[in-house]
Amino acid sequence: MSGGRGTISGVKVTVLVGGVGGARFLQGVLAALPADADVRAVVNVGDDIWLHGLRVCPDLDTCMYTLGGGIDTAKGWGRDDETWSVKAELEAYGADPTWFGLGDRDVATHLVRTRMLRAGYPLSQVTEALCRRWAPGVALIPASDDRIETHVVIDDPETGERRAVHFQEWWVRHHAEPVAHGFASVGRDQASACPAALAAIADADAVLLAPSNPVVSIGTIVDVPGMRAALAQAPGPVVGISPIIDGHAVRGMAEACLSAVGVEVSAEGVARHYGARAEGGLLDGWLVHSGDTADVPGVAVRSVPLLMSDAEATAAMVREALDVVGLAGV
Ligand code: FO1
Repeated sequence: MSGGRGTISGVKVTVLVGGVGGARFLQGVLAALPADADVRAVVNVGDDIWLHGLRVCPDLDTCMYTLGGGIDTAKGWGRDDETWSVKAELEAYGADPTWFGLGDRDVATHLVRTRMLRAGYPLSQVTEALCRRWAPGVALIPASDDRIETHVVIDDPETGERRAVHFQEWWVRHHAEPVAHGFASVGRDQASACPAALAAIADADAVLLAPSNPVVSIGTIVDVPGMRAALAQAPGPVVGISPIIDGHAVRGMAEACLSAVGVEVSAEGVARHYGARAEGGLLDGWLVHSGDTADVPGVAVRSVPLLMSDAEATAAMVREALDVVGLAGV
């Protein structure tokens, strides 16, 4: 990578992302960088679930469909122009769970993925194969090739008994209404970070933490064994973008998740939760929304508009994120 404004060619940027917000952020990263930039995304796999014998990977699919032009833009997940015959037939059989919407076109993705997984291909190679169709323009890399699932400890709405349910049951079936008393990352201790994800961090000119859920997306990624060490040793700076604006999450369930783990729901609270890299944490830089502040010793903080209203608005925040750590003019 050569220095100077506008002269860097082949800049390498690695982004840690979750689902809907992460996919939109990646669109901005592509819009902000030159066409010859090498953009890789390390994607959360904690939302993944086995359903009706199929492996469903919501965050990988949301990124793949969004960047590949096949997403349902209104929902932010699943395929556009979708039909629901398979879902209706499953319900007719009383085949549980019926609360998770599997569209007919989406099922084809899960059939191809499940067939390749059963043939022994790691999830990273399966994702590469699926992306040959979608050409997302970003290398989508699962945080781990191993099965790691986020489960949520709640008081069952029917029985009141305290139990752990899969994240999707909490989020989709119960609409994240039951108080989350905690989270468990099932399988994490036996898992390892995907080698391609570690490589993407090790040779990046910059690593960005997308404004995804700090607990069940970014948190789940960095807690994969090996990931924190890779980020600590990364040669490039690590810059995060706050998912909390004026004390609120822009989308999803970040507020409920932060409260569940005792983190203040603010741009500063999340930055302190991530920690300064100089103090053993994650961050060298942190973007907060205009009007917000964050005082985190050892972290360069900048206040800019953070609403991802379109790819250009997101590109502007990506350029600010790179600039705050001295990578202007990429
Ligand atoms: N979210 C819902 O709220 N309801 C659904 O029925 C649903 C189905 C679904 C199917 C495939 C997929 O990739 C995502 C799906 N999602 C659904 C979204 C999913 O729960 C979220 O994208 C993430 O897991 C949270 O970021």
